Amino acid sequence: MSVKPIILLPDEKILRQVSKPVKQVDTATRSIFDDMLETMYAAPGIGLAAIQIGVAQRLVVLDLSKTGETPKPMFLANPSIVWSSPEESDYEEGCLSIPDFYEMVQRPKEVKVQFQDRNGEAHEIHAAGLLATCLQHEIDHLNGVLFIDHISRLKRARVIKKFQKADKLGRL
Ligand code: GNR
Ligand code: NI
Repeated sequence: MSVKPIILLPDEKILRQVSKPVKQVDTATRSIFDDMLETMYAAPGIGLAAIQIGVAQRLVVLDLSKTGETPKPMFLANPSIVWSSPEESDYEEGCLSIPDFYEMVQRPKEVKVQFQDRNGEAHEIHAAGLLATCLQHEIDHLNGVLFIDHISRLKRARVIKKFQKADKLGRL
């Protein structure tokens, strides 16, 4: 288990990739899950998609437990949204691939998500609140979508430009 470097903007060549379904959840998959969890905890963050460590497989880890509480890691292979509520909610989002940038994003308030766990067993969860937001944010990553794609074009262009500039100056 090891902490991996997190892929940051402006590296859209990686971050925009559409991740591939995981055919078999096996020991190699569990090893990626473990690296993802360690990387997410080290960041620290509450969710991570495999593409954020450069692995284009449909794998997500989440842990919404508060600091000081018992950790509650979740491991999701091939997660997919099978239902979204018509009602939407606003949440101020951030992303470990876009450090120090936060913006309000409107998304469905509740979702039902099908996935396989780290043993390959199928599950369906009905999520609301922060879990619903986080699941949608991570599933977006698997499709090459970033939360800045849900904000205004002007704000998106500004943040991409800021990260391009920082990268050129060697500050990333
Ligand atoms: O750590 C994270 N916090 C967060 C806060 C609000 C909405 C979404 C997130 S996910 C983010 C980690 C991350 O970038 N996952 O892809
Ligand atoms: Ni993210």
